[in-house]
Amino acid sequence: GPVLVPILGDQLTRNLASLRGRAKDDTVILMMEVWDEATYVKHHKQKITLIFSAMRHFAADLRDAGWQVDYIELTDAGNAGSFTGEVARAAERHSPRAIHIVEAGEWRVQQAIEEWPDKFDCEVEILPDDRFIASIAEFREWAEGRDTFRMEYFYREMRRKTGLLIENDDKPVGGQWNLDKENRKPPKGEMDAPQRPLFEPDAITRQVMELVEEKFSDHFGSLDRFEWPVTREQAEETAETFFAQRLAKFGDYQDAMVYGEDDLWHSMLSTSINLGLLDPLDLCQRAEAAYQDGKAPLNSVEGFIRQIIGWREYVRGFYWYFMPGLESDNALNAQRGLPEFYWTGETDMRCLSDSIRSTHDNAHAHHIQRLMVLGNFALLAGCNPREVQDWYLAVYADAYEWVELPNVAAMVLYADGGKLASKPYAASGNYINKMSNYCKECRYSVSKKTGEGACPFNPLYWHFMDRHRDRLEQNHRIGRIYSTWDRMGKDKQRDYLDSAEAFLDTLKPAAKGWARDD
Ligand code: FAD
Ligand code: DLZ
Ligand code: SF4
Repeated sequence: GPVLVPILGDQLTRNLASLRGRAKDDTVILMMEVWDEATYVKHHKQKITLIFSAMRHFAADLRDAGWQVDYIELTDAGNAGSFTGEVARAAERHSPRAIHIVEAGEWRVQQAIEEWPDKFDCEVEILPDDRFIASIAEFREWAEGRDTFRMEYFYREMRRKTGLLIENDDKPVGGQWNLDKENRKPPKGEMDAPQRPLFEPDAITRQVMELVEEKFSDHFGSLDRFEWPVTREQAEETAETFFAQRLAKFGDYQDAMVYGEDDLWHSMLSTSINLGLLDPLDLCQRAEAAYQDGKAPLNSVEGFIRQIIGWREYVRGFYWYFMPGLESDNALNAQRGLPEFYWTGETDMRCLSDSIRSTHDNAHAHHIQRLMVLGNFALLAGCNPREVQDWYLAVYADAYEWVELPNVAAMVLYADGGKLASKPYAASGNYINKMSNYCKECRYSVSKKTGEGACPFNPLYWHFMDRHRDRLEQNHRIGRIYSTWDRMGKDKQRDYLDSAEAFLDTLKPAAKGWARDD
């Protein structure tokens, strides 16, 4: 029989290791829409639409190129509902002599795949996913024997490995490895970033939208504005316009937030990169070329490259190094249920409601909203990591556990006890006020520290610092804050703690069933 090549929903490239060099007449490609994957968390409607539509477009593209594709739709009679079940059915149909699959992005799926050699009586070959710049083994080698892991050092290795922004003598272009300090301009006025291309749903997408409204009507999110690229060509167009129109200011405004403006100068490429529609290294090389051609400054280009060959690669390695433990880590013993407003958007905190609105309408929020608004609140309020993780995994169109979990558990919630981040990213309202225009029209006053009408981030910040004093006082990057706290005196401290507790008492935990069927 032929070789069976299952291609998972986030492996949508013809340059996949399992296809490279294969003869078309000796290969059956298998793609599967399965219930288990569509519901392991209750993904945002746009996320399911995006993945199914991109899968269907990719299958058509493969067929046009002469490949034989066996495509299983969600509602096909006999759909077994799982990858393993569908591969078993395909093995019956095609009697393959071998199965070649690229390793899965997610632990849960990879565990299932690793049972295939025992389950199926043909050869099963599991290939490394070489769309990443560092292999899982390479990260492991780098990490072994360290007890703290910092993105910075790993990133420098990746710069050397790829040669991106490296001079002949192995030094970084411009003399510094990392221009993070030049990525923090506050927004001025309305900003007016040029619009990215928005794609009207075509017939394939519309059909998927109907399916999603029918089968997943109780999932979070709206399909009213489904504008994501679903093909390589559309993703390419998004990348082109980013390089031509927005990369130049990306660096300055990476951490800025503006009410009602969802993209700003960000690339909006994560969904396409994660699906396989765009190649991360290729994008970085094009950003580097923009710098060399004088079209974008170094702080933008280094910043963009750092997010991709630094953070993106780093969190992926970190995930595989610390799974399965990372999923249940809870170093700060946070036990509060996730507030219901994460799902409904019903809160008077303007920074949160705007970030949740964008999440609901676009299945997207940009990095600093995810980190310093939504994440910071969950950290300060002491929300249970499992529920926070489920929320992020469900609501973002670019969310796969390998990238979501390290960002949420380790970067945002410090649930790993500081392996990834040198300190919790805790901040009071002051930070949000500096980096956004949210506060001016908020019902709360950012300059008011305690009592009625005070920005809740202010007392929550000190409540967090006070309740984790034992652990955080030792931390040389944050420990100094306690002398400020101690200088306040008992009355002021009591004010902060009482205000925080009064606010925490008003939080209504989410009703069951938003993120997982139970
Ligand atoms: P840009 O700002 O244009 O950045 C360029 C690219 O860099 C992104 O497309 C992405 O591929 C990469 N990148 C940037 N930051 C990170 C990061 N911290 N980790 C990994 N890659 C990064 N990104 C996801 O792809 N999926 C997720 O599920 C996800 N969850 C997150 C959860 C939290 C709590 C935080 C703080 C960040 C998360 N991120 C996640 C990272 C980041 O927020 C998104 O990649 C980014 O907002 C996507 O928009 P963009 O393409 O416009 O990014
Ligand atoms: C997220 C997702 C969803 C919603 N549905 C499917 C699907 O039906 N078929 C598929 O192949 N992949 C799907 N995915 C992506 C997978 O859950 C998973 O995230 C990746 O394959 C990485 O392991
Ligand atoms: Fe957010 Fe506080 Fe500013 Fe309101 S005042 S927008 S709650 S930071």
